[in-house]
Amino acid sequence: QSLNVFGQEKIWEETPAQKKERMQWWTDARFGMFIHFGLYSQAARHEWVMRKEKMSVEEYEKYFELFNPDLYDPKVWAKKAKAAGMKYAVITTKHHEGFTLFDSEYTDYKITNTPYGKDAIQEWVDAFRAEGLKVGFYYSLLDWHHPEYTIDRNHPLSPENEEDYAKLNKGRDMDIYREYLKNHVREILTKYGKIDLLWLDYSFPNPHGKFAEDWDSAGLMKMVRELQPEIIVNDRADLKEYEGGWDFTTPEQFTVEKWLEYNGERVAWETCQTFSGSWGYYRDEYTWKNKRQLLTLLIESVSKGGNVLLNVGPTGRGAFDPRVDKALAEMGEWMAYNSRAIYECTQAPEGFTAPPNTVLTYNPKSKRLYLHLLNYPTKNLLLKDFKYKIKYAQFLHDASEIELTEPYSHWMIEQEFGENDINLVLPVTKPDVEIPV
Ligand code: JFZ
Repeated sequence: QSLNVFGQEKIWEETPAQKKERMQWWTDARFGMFIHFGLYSQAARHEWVMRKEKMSVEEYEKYFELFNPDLYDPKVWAKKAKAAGMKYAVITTKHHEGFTLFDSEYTDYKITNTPYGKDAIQEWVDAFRAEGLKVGFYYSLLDWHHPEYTIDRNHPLSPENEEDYAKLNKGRDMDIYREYLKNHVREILTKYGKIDLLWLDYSFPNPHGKFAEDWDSAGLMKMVRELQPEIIVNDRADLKEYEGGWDFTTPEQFTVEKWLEYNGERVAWETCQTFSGSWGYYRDEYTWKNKRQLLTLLIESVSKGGNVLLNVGPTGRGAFDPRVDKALAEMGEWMAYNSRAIYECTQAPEGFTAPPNTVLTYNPKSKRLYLHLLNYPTKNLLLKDFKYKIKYAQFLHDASEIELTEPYSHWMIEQEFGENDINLVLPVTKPDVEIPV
């Protein structure tokens, strides 16, 4: 077994430069689409409905028997993702419910056995590739359908009483499930050509105290890397300690405070976010985020070196909800003018402090610094300590020059300015462009 300098097991041999190169498309992309689509899309009340309502496999069967997304056309989805400015997409090949959107040798609980009758994944990969988007697969380690899967505290059948786990799990053999999931991952990584990203979900402390061993995460990841050497993987298989066990971390449903670090080094990260709260289609959920919140999340994330994976839960007929269409179109309008401040961008170099109500992003290749005005200022905006670090200023939306002057001070009580402070003179009336500008 090969160990690295921290005494950690190595899953993958790679230099930091090789890793950077492998991940370059992803760090440049910054914005992707998450898609949660499955039997739960028909219940239309959360992708955890089986667990939330403690449905048995038999009760849940009705969704399997009815599944027929006749409006499913991933070409339309891919066009919408692209128009929104997204550069990659990740789809649930299997969520916790255990149902597969791909044809599989290892289960009957698959899309080809529903009224729909076809493999949805091949079409999806082709459609997204055709739009020039990178493709990723989400695969759930948890499985609420498989009879050998160990019942844990997040299972639809999990008992109130801790002692009852043993009783319920009698006869369930996790070794069999472990092989099953490995076979599934092998299938999705061999049948559909090159896959750019794998999003495994997820590990948590089980009552019986095992996590990574349940899935043989290390063995699984070795296989993944062998099958798809260029693939980028997330961090939810409990391989934090392993070198090569993960490529990026996945803070969920919140804006991170600063660039995330591990072992004292900055790590790649991607925050995943929903439009309305749940991941699967939820008809009666009315907690939708607005355009401003979503754009701010994207800008804030890029300004701290991160990506955003924004989730769509298509309906049971396989179409996007009109509220999703609207939000995607709004983001696309903004991206059409401002994506240069997103793609290839990252945190601003040391020494740049964002003025109040602004966020900075920076493109290290073009050496452009982008100042996002979350609130439009009243003509003058003081840039502290920018003077010799910038040569020229312009609006992004129309490339018009913005005047730079010495800072203004009050005539009576003089303000002290640093020698390197400079003032940006903006038009008083906010240009008629999308906000944030
Ligand atoms: C998981 C899923 O359970 C959920 O349905 C959805 O697919 C989401 C993207 O991922 O939810 C999680 C997983 C991990 C944590 C929280 C929610 N976590 O580590 O805090």
